[in-house]
Amino acid sequence: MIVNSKDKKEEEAVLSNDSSTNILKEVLQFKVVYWGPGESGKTTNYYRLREKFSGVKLNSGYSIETTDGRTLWQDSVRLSFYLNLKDIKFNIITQIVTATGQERFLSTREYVLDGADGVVFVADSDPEKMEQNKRSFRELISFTQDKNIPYVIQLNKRDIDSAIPLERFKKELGLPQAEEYADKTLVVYPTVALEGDSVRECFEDLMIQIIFNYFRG
Ligand SMILES: Nc1nc2c(ncn2[C@@H]2O[C@H](COP(=O)(O)OP(=O)(O)OP(=O)(O)O)[C@@H](O)[C@H]2O)c(=O)[nH]1
Ligand SMILES: [Mg+2]
Repeated sequence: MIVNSKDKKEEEAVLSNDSSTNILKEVLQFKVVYWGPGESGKTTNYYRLREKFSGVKLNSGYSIETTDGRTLWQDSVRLSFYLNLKDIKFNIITQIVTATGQERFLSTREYVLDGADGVVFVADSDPEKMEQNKRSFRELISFTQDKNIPYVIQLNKRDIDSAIPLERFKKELGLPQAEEYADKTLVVYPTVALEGDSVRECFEDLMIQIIFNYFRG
């Protein structure tokens, strides 16, 4: 359904910064929230995305941190992409924010979800963080149920030695054991945000769901 402009590199197949083809018809604006327990890697995801889309960045993005690197309020940046659908070109402007995972900021987190079109849940592979993962996931579901907001689940820090096996993680979160859903999106995206591994794929798969959701109305 998504038609790429020809000669584009595969990694730019869906979201590109190529404005040379077709006539710009519409501007769409979305908001994506990175959600997850404290220090699971949300801000790291955000930094890697900023780097990977540096050519299409609209504003410089801001971030408020405590002195020990925890997110105090939120990180925020706007990215602009183009999507070719049939003969229509859409300019997609996406605001990306990360919610602080700090337990004491529950009300802040709910506010960050306001107006969200999609969520990346960033879980931590450290088995000792499983309870926090579950609590944060439950919190997300309680804030988003009834709202039909698409989300993808990322299991970050796959590089650590003690990383929880994927099957066990899925079981503990009550997710299907299958690798992917019928639409080919993964049930869980294993990532190493520190190295940028799969950070963009995860984001793009969510963006596709957000865009389809939008056109389905
Ligand atoms: N080993 C490893 N460390 C990671 C990875 N991703 C992030 N980290 C580290 O985990 C720590 C926390 O990362 P942040 O991105 O600040 O986590 P956060 O989710 O934004 O944390 P809060 O804002 O406090 O909720 C940092 O020291 C990161 O370098 C990863 O893939 N592997
Ligand atoms: Mg953070």
